[in-house]
Amino acid sequence: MKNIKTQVGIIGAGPAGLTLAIWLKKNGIDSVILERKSREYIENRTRAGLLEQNTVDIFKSLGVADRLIEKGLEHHGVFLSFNGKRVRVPFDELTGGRKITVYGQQEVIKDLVADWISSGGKIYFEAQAERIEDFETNNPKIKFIHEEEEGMIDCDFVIGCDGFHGIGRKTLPKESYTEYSHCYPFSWLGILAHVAPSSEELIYAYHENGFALSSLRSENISRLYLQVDNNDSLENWSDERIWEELAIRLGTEGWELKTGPIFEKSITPMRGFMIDNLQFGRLFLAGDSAHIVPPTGGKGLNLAVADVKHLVDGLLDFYKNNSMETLNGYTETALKRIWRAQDFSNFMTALFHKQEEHGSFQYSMQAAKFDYIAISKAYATTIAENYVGLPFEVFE
Ligand code: RFL
Ligand code: PHB
Repeated sequence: MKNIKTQVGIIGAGPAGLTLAIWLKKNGIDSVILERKSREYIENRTRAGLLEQNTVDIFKSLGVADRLIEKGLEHHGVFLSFNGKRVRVPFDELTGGRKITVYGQQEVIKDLVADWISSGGKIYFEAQAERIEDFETNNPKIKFIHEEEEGMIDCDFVIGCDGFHGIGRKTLPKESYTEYSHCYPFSWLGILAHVAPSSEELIYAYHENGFALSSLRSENISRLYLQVDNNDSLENWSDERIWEELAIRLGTEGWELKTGPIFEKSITPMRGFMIDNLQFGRLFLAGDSAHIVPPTGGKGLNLAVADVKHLVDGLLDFYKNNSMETLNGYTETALKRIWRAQDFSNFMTALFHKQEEHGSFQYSMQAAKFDYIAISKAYATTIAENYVGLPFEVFE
């Protein structure tokens, strides 16, 4: 039996777990990461692409942003489209120069894993955390299986950064939290294609046929999404049909969608989910283990990193001042941003997805909101400041 002693035991090597481990190490706090998948798997999992300014600033301050600075694409605005009418929301003007950066989550993971390993950080891949024990004491433990052998991490704190399906949230006593869940009646079909992006900035589009999003990963890779029904399947979507539908939904006068070979296709359901307590004793949750937002606002990864910032504040207070005060305030501090992100993600989802018939009352409300963006600087600012991410100070 492997018996490992450390200060902070971390479950999950997603953006939350890796960022936490690196940040703690920079402050002299020791941690160990357990990750149930292989390194290759997590470094190639296609997911998010949009990094808020806060997230980029954190990665820069941790010294893990060299490739991000070189390859990330900075965007100073976003296009919003409704039935072919497009408006641009300029971030520079509306948010005092804040911006977003497009950089694939799998690239973030590669950068973080490389930094953690090269600095001597301990990570066990293909190591499944099975149980968290004694978290109501000062000496919690994680029982895990690695290479068919049982192991135990003996630590001061356990942090569940183990995503929606992990054991962190399931270990919290049921009576310690309220669960909120909202299922949307549609999914996203996402593709990656070898073709130059047709627009330099992202386009979120409402169309009678459904939502579409044009994003990108580099100068020659495009990332695009289509709203599909929850019971739809990839077999119904030939490459030709995908490109045809994208061209219809994203189209506007004088603009043409470039097409190319599709090399990845997947369908993801959309949901909002969260619990209102992120701590029990010495067990804490961060990232998707505690909350899921629909991807329309591009917030999931950014929320995970924001949770980590607050946890690091708390753990530093504990190790420097022997105080649990900041850690005990973690839930309250983190929840403010999480609810804000749920609201914004829900707003963007409701505004741009086809819900009821074109021409219905619901549709007319969406159209009225969209028209307002073009005429009201205040309304456009609301969208811009949420989209680029509100600074940490506003929630403190
Ligand atoms: P992750 O990335 O899910 O990592 C959790 C890790 O924990 C491991 N694990 C375990 N390890 C050991 N033992 C166990 N028992 C374990 N159980 C689980 C898992 O293998 C995994 O490696 O969670 P984290 O760190 O909280 O990060 C969250 C983000 O990954 C997620 O919010 C984003 O990907 C969401 N998201 C987006 N976020 C954005 O900020 N901007 C976007 O543009 C954006 N687009 C998206 C998205 C998510 C999408 N999908 C596929 C869900 C687009 C899509 C399509
Ligand atoms: C992406 O590029 O994958 C992406 C961008 C913006 C979103 C969601 C996903 O809102």
